Amino acid sequence: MSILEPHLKGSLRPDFQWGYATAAAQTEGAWNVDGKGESIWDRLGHTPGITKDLSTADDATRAYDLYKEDVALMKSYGVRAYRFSIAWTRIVPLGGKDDPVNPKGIEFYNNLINELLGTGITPFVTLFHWDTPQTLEERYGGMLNKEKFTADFLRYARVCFEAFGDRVKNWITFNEPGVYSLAGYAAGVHAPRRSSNRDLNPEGDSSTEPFIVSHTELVAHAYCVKMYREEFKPTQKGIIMITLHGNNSEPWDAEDPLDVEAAQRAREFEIGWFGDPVYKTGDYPESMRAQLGDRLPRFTEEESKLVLGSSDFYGMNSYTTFYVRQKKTPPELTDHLGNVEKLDTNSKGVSRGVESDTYWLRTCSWGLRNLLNWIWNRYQVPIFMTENGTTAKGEHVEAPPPETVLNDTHRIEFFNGYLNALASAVKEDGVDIRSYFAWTFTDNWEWQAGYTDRFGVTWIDYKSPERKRYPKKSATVVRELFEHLIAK
Ligand code: GBH
Repeated sequence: MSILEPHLKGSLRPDFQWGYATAAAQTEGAWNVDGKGESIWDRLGHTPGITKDLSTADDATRAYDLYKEDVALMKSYGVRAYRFSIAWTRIVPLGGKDDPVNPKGIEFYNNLINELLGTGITPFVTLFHWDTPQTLEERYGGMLNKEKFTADFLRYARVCFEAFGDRVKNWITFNEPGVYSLAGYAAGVHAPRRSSNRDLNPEGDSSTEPFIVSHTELVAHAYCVKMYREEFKPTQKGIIMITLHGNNSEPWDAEDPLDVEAAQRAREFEIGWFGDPVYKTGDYPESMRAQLGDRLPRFTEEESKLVLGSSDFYGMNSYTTFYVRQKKTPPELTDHLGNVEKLDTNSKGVSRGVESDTYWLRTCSWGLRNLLNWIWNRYQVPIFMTENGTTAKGEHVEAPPPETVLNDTHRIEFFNGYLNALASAVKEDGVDIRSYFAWTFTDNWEWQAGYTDRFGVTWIDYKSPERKRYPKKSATVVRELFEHLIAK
């Protein structure tokens, strides 16, 4: 059941945008259909023994074929907006600036966009949600080569603005640059699977590459926004931003100044890494420079000027909270967290929240409110929440799923807590929040975890050829919450 707090009624602005977020590589399928090129995630999926359930995203949820049904289902969920990503390799199959554009790719997204607009749903479009063209990885190491990558990305972005910008007015350049670089180049578990861990990856350097790659993302983002603002915005009049991932960090021992500092530093390493250059100083946080020295790239003067102010709004993805504790030993070369330990309980034994079906994710709604305040106070930029959601235990059953699965109490409690926390941040703390996209519309391919994590408000029968969709109760609850929280 939805928890409708009387005092929060109408606390969100009348034009608040809400809906669901997805990513191309996790949903579309049709990985090599109609001229699509190979992405680094296609390559990872096809490498034997890598994904948790040995699955590929070759078909995923078949969103490529079923987009009309999906738009209709979303409409029935009452959404106002839909955030999806474009697969670069559908638009430019080989990825490069001089490589041919694929008309079938353009046609697909035109159809999707027109279907959404025809149904009264506003598209929010992400240009890059981790699916780098495999060819660019092979030609020059992908994002390890800032100059080449930026030029290729700009050309791809230009094609998208030209083709879709007459109808798409909300653009996101990069999704979670930090997760792309840390999971792909530090942990080495995401594509392109590089790290210092030789048991896992034949190549890579976790002490340098994540920072190089993130630098490339920031610079490519900034040049992309410059191009949009100069060449497209005057006529198309859209907004453009970057979406940063950030979980919340709280001190393990709130009385210990070292842990209080550690929590602040953890937020700077995770969020300030991108947030400070873009919204605050045009440079990385001092705490990062102090620990990382020359392993952290330096912005040229031109880059710094371009990066600062390069996002119209603060795009925010957040899922959970960790307790963090100052480590007693000096930072290791492969540390990316600010020399802290991440813990599930604090010094008093209090848990960070109820467990989900995903090891890192627990429900902690007060943590979201704290983090919204921290971001708002640090950057003073209106926030578009672009992802938030959870898995729930017990959803791995045979079709048809029983009532107990479709009545997804854990997810319902998560959304009740988080949405009321978000509305409280707006109403009681004065944080300016403009959108909320729940992750995610349907269960999907959770990257290297395959189909083992079900984040959807729609349950999918992966064994049926049509990937039959079953609405979960949470879809109704989210709608009721927004009908209550948004001012008429
Ligand atoms: C989002 O990333 C993605 O944008 C989306 O594609 C994805 O499906 C969704 O979340 C759900 O995972 O070091 O133990 O804390 C969120 C990414 C995943 C980033 C877990 C941090 C590290 C685990 N987060 N990850 S841990």
